[in-house]
Amino acid sequence: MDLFQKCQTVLENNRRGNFTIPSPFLYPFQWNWDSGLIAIGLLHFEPENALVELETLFSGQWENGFLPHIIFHNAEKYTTYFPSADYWHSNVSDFAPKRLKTSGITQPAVHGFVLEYILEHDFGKERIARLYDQIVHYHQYLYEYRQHKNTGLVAIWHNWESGMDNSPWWDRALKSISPDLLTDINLRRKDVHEVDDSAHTRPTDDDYKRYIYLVNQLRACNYERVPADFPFQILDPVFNAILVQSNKSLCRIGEKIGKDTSQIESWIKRATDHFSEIHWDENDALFYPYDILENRQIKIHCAGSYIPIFAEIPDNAQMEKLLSHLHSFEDLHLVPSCLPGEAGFEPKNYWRGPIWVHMNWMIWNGLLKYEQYDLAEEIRLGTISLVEQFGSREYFEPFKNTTTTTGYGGKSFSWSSALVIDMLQRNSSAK
Ligand code: 9WN
Repeated sequence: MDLFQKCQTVLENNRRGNFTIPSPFLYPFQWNWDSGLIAIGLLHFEPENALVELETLFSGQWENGFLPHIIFHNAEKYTTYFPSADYWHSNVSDFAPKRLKTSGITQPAVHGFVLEYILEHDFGKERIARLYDQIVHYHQYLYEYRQHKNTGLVAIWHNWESGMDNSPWWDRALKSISPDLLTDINLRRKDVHEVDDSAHTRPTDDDYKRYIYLVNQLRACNYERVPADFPFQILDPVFNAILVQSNKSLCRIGEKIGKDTSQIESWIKRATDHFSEIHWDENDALFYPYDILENRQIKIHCAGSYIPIFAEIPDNAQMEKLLSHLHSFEDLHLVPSCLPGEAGFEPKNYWRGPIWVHMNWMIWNGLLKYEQYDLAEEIRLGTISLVEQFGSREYFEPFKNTTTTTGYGGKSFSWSSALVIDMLQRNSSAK
């Protein structure tokens, strides 16, 4: 079986009717940004299911436009995930769907740019237009509830909303929460039983206590608005760059299907006008998150520092500096979720060092837009080779030339498979 077929088999096995789970046992429901990115892989062998994947995800959209990070289809049947549907208790909000259980936080807004890929295939205008409206409604929610001071940049209220759960970027904000608030976390956690060597590859119990504390606080606000002193309010350059990129796609789609795109254009303008002022640090020549409560940037060098390339946000001078960083990592597979030497770096631990396929996929695509074909190709081939050697794992150790380098976390992972399929089908010059 070649790599394409192996990855296709992973996706087929992870299919649960009209959606795809990220990985068996560890993540047995539908995840938000996973599904968007999985659709990109599905387009290469069963395009109809790519559209169905997004349609099913949006069946969990709330009436106020909010799009949850987990849709708990068949919640009763699968008990291998904590926090469960009942823990989230989404019906504390009147906006939540009555028939489906969901979480009460969101994830990066990949759906707009995914829909542009879907549009390359010949689906009826009606289905595309319906999804388009749903995506715009989700973005309206983000600007209405999450926008920071009319900057066009939106805040996340939980580290899980970034999708980069235990990134050192969130350490300082999370440290402000005492872990003593929940004592029985080790009895409740399921993830640690689903992966090997969880002590070194998954967040700690103290981390989890803080994650759950934030869930409890958000649930107490009915998952609507947070008080001014809410401990986690961060502008994430990854979340915001992805939103800009999706808005750019929505404008192009809107023109094709006859929609008024003026509101979307104004979102893009506002965000691009303020992006560098909030997220760029000229000294370090990197994009960083911004902690609203502390009124300052979080200066840790992570893969996320490069995701604005995907939305064509850096100007030429910024891009040159970003490229000189990317060219300097000799002993590393590109691009580690956190760079060695940074506070909080751990080579095997989840978002604290390992390589993630979907982050590389976004950086690869961004480099192509800036015509950086050689570096793009290095990232494409390097990513494919990690999956070829170690399988469709959730994440991979970043050091080259060690005998211990391998993959970690979930096995038979959907988005790793889907995006490797996309990388196999396109080289780095033909865009
Ligand atoms: C919480 C499903 C998800 C990804 C995230 C990744 C991980 C969940 C968890 O798995 O997060 O959402 O329980 O650890 O960090 O990016 O969407 O693959």
